[in-house]
Amino acid sequence: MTSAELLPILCYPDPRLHTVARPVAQVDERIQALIPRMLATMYDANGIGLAATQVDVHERLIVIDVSEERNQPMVLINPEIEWASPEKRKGEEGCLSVPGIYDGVERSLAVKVRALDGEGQSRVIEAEGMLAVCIQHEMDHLIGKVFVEYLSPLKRNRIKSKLVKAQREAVRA
Ligand code: K1U
Ligand code: ZN
Repeated sequence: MTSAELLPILCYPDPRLHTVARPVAQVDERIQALIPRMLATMYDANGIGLAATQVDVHERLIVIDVSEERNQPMVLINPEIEWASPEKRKGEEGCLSVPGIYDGVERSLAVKVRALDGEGQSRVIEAEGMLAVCIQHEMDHLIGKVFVEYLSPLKRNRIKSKLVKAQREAVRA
């Protein structure tokens, strides 16, 4: 079996992370070829989710696997939140596009989401816990929002400077 080719992940503060994704017009061969590459990229980076925005594809597609065994991939195409619980909780988040940074973000405890799966079938997902948090985080990417935008301008600017410096040093090395 040949493994899918990995995709480069955009790193904050890359302006392309703020692009608003368009809906996937059709779950065709192009989209079905992208899904295994996004999953392979997510698993390789030890992530629990990845939005197409993060790999510079500006269409409404996300992949998620919050299972311990890393064997329950989920594909959400054109996801829409049908309901979000008014009860919220602040939890620690990370992001593959903001390496090494973790901070608290308040999210709804539970969500109900409608999306197409990888076969183009409509599904409704009722999520709570880490899955609910991850869905909200990934859906933010699709509207060009990175989790650091929930933090204070002071924290965000510190993170921006740190990552710009790290990226400059990586180019020089
Ligand atoms: O969008 C992404 O970059 C993926 C992101 C998803 C996510 C993690 C934690 C809370 C909300 C959303 C990651 O997978 S970051 C990777 C990571 O370090 C992590 C993995 C599991 C739990 C916590 C962090
Ligand atoms: Zn992220």
